[in-house]
Amino acid sequence: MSNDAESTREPVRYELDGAVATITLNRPDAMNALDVPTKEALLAAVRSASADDSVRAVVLTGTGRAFCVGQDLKEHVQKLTSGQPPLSTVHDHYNPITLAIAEMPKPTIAALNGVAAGAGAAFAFACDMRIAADNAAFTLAFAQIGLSADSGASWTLPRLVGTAKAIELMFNPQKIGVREASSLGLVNEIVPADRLAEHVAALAARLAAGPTVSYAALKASVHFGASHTLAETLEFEDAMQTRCGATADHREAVDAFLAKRAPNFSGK
Ligand code: T3D
Repeated sequence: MSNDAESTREPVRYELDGAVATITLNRPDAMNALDVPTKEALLAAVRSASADDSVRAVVLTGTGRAFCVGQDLKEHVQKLTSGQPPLSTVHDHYNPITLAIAEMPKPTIAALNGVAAGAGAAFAFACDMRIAADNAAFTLAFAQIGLSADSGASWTLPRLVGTAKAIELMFNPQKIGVREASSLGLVNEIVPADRLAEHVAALAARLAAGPTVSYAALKASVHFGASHTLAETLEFEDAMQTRCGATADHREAVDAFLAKRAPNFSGK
């Protein structure tokens, strides 16, 4: 593709299919590297999905052979060369994107269509589930370019693989193939590359038809419990249970159970 075509293409696509929003990083010629327009569009897309109550599941994926190779290092070097402060992007972009993904009050799925590096890997770790094509890979690329972790990788990665393994992966930023990633707990499922989109669409549709408030409370409780005492977590669970107990979906589910029929969840 010519530079002209690249410059006219939207760097992030936002598509709705029923109650599923799919956010697609769309710079295939740059392996979906994150330049400023891409980060701004990604933040807007993630915030739209979060705020839209009709969206009940969110898929994050990429076009081409990469999921996302993290910071666009060509842009980064230009900024370093011109004396601009490139590291302000952590505060301006990476942090709010990560929070918006991790705090999404509905299920999030990273559909890993290829390699995920640096902040690209961290965005996948911030999702609730990672479904990987059989040609996907990860690299915690930060040390390779003399940087520290960002986009929540130092929070999410130890929770996925344990502290010692997280440090090992960060100290050795080589590519981890999808089988090793799966054995470490980094991916939930591996599917043939040509079936990834269809498989994730079916999973997302199933989650989008589920009890959305319950899913949001479950993930919030698990994250809360990971960094609080049992007593604090019991209080938090109490609040979440009270919230879920007041939903139409809870009433529908118990009525359906007693009537021996499938529940019809509204997400409310
Ligand atoms: O201030 C701040 O910006 C801080 C924020 C930091 C957040 C971060 O994400 S830091 C981490 C940045 N990412 C990396 O360091 C990853 C660098 N890339 C790689 O290690 C490898 O490319 C991969 C392991 C991801 C893929 O390897 P492979 O062998 O499949 O592909 P390749 O041949 O290395 O790359 C193909 C092309 O993509 C190549 O360009 P070319 O030669 O065809 O013109 C390569 O330069 C380009 N590319 C890959 N990653 C990036 C990139 N271009 C710009 N930015 C990249 N991150």
